[in-house]
Amino acid sequence: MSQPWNSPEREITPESVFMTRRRWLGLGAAGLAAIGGGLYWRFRPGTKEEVLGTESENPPGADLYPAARNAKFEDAGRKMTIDADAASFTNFYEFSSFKEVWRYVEPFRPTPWKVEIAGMVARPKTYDIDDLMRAFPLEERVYRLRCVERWAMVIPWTGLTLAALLNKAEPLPGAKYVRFVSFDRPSEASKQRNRSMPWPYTEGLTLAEATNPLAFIATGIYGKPLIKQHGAPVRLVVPWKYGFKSGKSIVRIELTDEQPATFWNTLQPREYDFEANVDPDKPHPRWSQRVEWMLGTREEFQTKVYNGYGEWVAKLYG
Ligand SMILES: Nc1nc2c(c(=O)[nH]1)N[C@H]1C(S)=C(S)[C@@H](COP(=O)(O)O)O[C@H]1N2
Ligand SMILES: [Mo]
Repeated sequence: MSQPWNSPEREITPESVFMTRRRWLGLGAAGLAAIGGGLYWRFRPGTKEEVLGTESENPPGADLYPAARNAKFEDAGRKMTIDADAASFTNFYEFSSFKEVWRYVEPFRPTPWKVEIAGMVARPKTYDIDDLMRAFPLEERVYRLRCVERWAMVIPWTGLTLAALLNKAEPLPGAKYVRFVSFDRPSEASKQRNRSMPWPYTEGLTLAEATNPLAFIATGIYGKPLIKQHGAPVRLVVPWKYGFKSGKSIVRIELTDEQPATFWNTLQPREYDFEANVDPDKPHPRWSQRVEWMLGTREEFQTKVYNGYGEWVAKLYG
């Protein structure tokens, strides 16, 4: 498993530099001692069971998994990432600005859960997560996902196309964008107690991007319901864009006529733009985007434009 001390993020966690820096402000000697005491706990590697959690929580829709794999997205051209390698190295800033989010998600309660489809649609609807999983046929898709920090993974997601969900809601003619809103529960997600951050996490796509057949709503991972640190019980997966576009634990999907503000663009507009398509020729202001490395194996690959999904999406940007 990738561990924090041997990862390229050892010195900085690029996406979160801004957030991490803030935590140190105003920290006294007592705070520093507490950090020292916390270090062993933080860096002790987790067992596979700790990282993946137990199934005792009996999530809704468990009977629907595993779903049949869609043959068009069977082979991502690289080895699938091992489940515990993906689950032990995640970005979920509501819980931590480090990667071992699995240590901090215990208080999070993804059941019961509702997702609202709202805004500029003829048929707004609030789905109970269990109904959502039964209203649309679930399928499995193996996608590559590339974080703007240069790590990448190959994941079997279970879910439905975002297009199916949006079409059912009947977007109105003036709708141009789709806004995704994550949960806001400071009592369950400790980093949300910092109200100077732009919580809840929000993301957005153009309506044309959102209705592209690649844009996916995931309710499962590795043939089972989503686990907390991957965004239980429902998240977005947009494989041709940097990972931060794929919002986790979504409660509201809203159609709008104006480009919505997003979490990262609000914090660091110079570094995280709205479009955020994977592009090796467009460096991040603080690092090159030419090469990526795989979670678990650390194998390196040249990054491809649109994360290699140009045949599906290049036409959106012609
Ligand atoms: N709500 C929410 N969604 C989020 C994030 C987050 O911090 N909060 N991090 C994003 C980032 S930066 C990445 S790279 C992907 C990572 O997905 P994974 O941790 O399941 O691999 O989730 C994205 N979705
Ligand atoms: Mo990311």
